Amino acid sequence: MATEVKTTCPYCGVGCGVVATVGDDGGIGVKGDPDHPANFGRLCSKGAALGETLDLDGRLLYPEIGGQAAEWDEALDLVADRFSQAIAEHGPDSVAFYVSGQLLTEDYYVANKLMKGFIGSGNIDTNSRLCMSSSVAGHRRAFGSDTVPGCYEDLELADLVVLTGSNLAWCHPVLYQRLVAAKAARPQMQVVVIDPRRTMTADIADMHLAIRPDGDVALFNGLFAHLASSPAFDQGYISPHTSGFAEAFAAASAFDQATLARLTGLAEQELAAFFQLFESSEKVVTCYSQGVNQSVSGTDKVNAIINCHLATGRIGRPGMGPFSLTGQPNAMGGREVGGLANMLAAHMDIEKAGDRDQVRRFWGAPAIAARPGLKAVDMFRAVADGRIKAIWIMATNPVVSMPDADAIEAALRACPFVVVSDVIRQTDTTRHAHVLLPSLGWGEKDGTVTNSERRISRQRSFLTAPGEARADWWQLAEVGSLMGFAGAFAYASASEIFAEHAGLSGFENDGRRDFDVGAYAEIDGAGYDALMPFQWPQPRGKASTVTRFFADGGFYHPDGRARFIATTSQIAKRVSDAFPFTLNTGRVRDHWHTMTRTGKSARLSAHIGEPFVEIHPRDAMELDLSPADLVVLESPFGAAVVRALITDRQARGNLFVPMHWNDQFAAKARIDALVPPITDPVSGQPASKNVAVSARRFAASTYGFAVSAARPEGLDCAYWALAKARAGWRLELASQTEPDDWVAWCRRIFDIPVDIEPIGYADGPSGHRRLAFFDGAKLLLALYLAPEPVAVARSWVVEQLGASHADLRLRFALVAGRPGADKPDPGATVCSCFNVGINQIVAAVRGGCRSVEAIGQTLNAGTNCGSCRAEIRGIVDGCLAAAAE
Ligand SMILES: Nc1nc2c(c(=O)[nH]1)N[C@H]1C(S)=C(S)[C@@H](COP(=O)(O)OP(=O)(O)OC[C@H]3O[C@@H](n4cnc5c(=O)[nH]c(N)nc54)[C@H](O)[C@@H]3O)O[C@H]1N2
Ligand SMILES: Nc1nc2c(c(=O)[nH]1)N[C@H]1C(S)=C(S)[C@@H](COP(=O)(O)OP(=O)(O)OC[C@H]3O[C@@H](n4cnc5c(=O)[nH]c(N)nc54)[C@H](O)[C@@H]3O)O[C@H]1N2
Ligand code: SF4
Ligand SMILES: [Mo]
Repeated sequence: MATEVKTTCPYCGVGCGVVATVGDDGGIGVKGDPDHPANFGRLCSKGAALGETLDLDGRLLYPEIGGQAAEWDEALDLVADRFSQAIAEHGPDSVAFYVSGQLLTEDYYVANKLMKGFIGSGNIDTNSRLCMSSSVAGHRRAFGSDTVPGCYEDLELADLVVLTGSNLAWCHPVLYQRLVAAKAARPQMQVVVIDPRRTMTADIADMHLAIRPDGDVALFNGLFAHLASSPAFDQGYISPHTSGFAEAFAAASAFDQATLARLTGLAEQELAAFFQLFESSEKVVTCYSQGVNQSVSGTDKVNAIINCHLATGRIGRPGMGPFSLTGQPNAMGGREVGGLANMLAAHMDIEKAGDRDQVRRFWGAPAIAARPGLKAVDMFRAVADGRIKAIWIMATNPVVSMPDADAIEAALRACPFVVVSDVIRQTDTTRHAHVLLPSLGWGEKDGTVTNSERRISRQRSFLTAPGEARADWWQLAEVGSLMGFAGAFAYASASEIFAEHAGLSGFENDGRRDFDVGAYAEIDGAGYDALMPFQWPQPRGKASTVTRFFADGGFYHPDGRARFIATTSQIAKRVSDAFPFTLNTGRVRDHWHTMTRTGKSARLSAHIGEPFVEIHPRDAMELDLSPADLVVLESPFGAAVVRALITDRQARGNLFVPMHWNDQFAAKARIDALVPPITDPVSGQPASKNVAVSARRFAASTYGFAVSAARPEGLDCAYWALAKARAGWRLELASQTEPDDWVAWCRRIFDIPVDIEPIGYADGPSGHRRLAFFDGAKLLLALYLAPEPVAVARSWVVEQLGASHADLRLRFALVAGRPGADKPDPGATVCSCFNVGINQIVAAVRGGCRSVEAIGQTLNAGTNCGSCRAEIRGIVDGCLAAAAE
């Protein structure tokens, strides 16, 4: 009998409930939990493919010291010794932890307690610095606490949903599906998308405002000034519950309409239409994510948005409020335990003596940190210049994800002692570790996460721990004990840690702090096992039904009032003659961050298999770029080579490159190597979305496409990009110099035995060459080379990896790169759930399907997770428009 375990998806901050089943044969099934209030049974493509990412291929299974397998005792002793030694010689600020919003709350709590309470330094920061810190700073400035006032239901209840700097369709797909369903049920609901690009999210938009990069403060200032002289202005809310209106209003009214139009890049009519819509829609939710946070004006953007909601009193009531969409599964939990260098546990303030004293007493801590620690960018600067002698990196991959990533790599290379806890053996960061610690991954570990709407859910284990892997909290607690703090770190289980965390949240709270889950301070193992998803606050002794904050004021500044913030950020001019393009970076639908997990799934790798740059057709023309050409991007900090994706979804002068590709999957596509370490002055969050770069065509003499059964090793072409396929790997490559002998090159890179002879052909005039190697009926490798980007039926070729090639005709069809007439090429995957390609969808439209629904009925595409529906609509509309021309 298969056992069912209820757990939570480890990807985005929507925090969907998952039911995992492990069959008698060890097979793992994953489906949406119909009872979970975040998703009511839905999952997106990433959640649905979780089962494909749990194999042990590439897993880190044993501790390692200096690249050699080691015992836990040895490794932990070494970590404790080296940290203690640095502290003894250079003081507590000579060590640091760099952790992650992908830790569970319990892991995070222990990390923060050890660093801030016992080592006595503030030097623990987290990848949330790159993610949510502008939202945290904006909330704290406005509300006096880091409180998300609303909940998901507000998106369904609103008459107007504004999505700014959010590609909800790809980054929070299940929440997007809820919005789509609500709009379908109530078509009068309006959706406005504010994004320099026309993303898939814009598919449901009634209005898409293609804002100039970083034009948001000007836009929301303009809106605020407009609202202040409109009937929507709510003096009845402002007078009793807020302060600072006059200064904020003065700052917001600085510009006339023409200046606003210039600063936002929007037409005056667009501005007027948006302002009017916002004014007349009482039930309005403004959702924002990284287009807002990741900016030099990120905190001001957040406050400019909040100002508009405070001015209209539209906050904390059903269907109303500013809503920060959190990225990582436990971005919120990390904030609750105070994982940021400038926070203290349980939403307390490290800069307040009273708060420090409270936490110190609760922990029985010897040496609570007296001041904030270094924020991520500054922390790695301190690693680089030798102030930090030992760093422990846990559940994050900074050599890929931090700005000025090459400098991060150099800093780690120079650091005397680097510890990395990860689930994957080989990442761009683990290669610099002196000590590698194997962590439990999703499905193995136990704990809690908090989603964007303050809902705490359990992640439960349903797999046995592989190899010697251990929980992150256990690793931290062991080191804490070895450093001499045994009493404070004697945890036997995650539930004990959760209970302590809950206790601290309620400790001397009395409603003065928003974060209070004191009701769970006495939870035991059984209670923790059975814990159902719940929203905070849940104070001790009174069952709380609070789902929203601030409808009636009650802010957490000492006077109980919210603050309007005068937002004055101007747009810094970044581009120059030498670096004329604005590079924007972000996400694609089916990959997660640095791809250590989604890169394992053939299904998820089929949607977009290569790093790319979106570029406007006219910019492409000026650079002499044809579709599928390669492009070199450069900034003063670094360079990348990626595929050109020419599209008018992109504005002129702007480029977009995904953040995902790393050195394991591409030759040179760590895009953060180009991003300068420029940060928001309030939050310290890097400005990852507005980078000045140059672009030029990469002049390759040879392009190649290959499928292979084995993973290639030691690739030496100037460009390559590797993706997992169902029965092997797919590879794109290009080079400016040729190997002397391609057959010998194939043998070396793909480990082809010498006794296997290739079949192939070379066409002199066109320069096209093909090579295929078979071991009996099994295809080992097919390589297609051409002087221009290779045109073969890629999806079909990829499918041939698992097929039998006993039939010689099939071998020759493969070398030709063309399926027979009876086997059409499905084309690039659009729907990953049912593996439906673009050519199949186009054929179905030609066959009479006129809508996304009709495509679903014919091909099943788009009928499971729904993440691809926007793309399908684009294809259907494109075909119908082409047919009408
Ligand atoms: N598929 C997938 N989903 C994910 C993740 C993932 O890796 N993959 N990661 C998760 C995490 S940690 C996060 S933080 C979230 C991020 O979720 P999002 O913030 O939605 O994703 P991004 O693609 O980073 O950026 C969102 C949009 O901001 C736009 N933008 C850029 N500059 C500006 C600007 O100046 N103003 C405005 N208004 N918009 C701008 C970009 O064009 C982009 O479309 O996604 C989460 N979900
Ligand atoms: N240019 C640019 N850069 C960006 C962004 C952007 O939009 N543009 N976005 C930023 C944002 S919002 C974010 S959140 C970051 C994300 O950036 P990262 O946090 O660096 O990305 P991940 O790939 O999620 O890294 C997680 C690491 O933890 C490992 N891991 C997975 N599970 C566990 C576990 O249970 N325990 C341990 N110890 N390890 C585990 C994974 O194998 C992986 O190596 O990137 C930031 N960087
Ligand atoms: S929307 Fe997708 S990635 Fe996000 S939690 Fe739900 S299933 Fe996971
Ligand atoms: Mo994030």
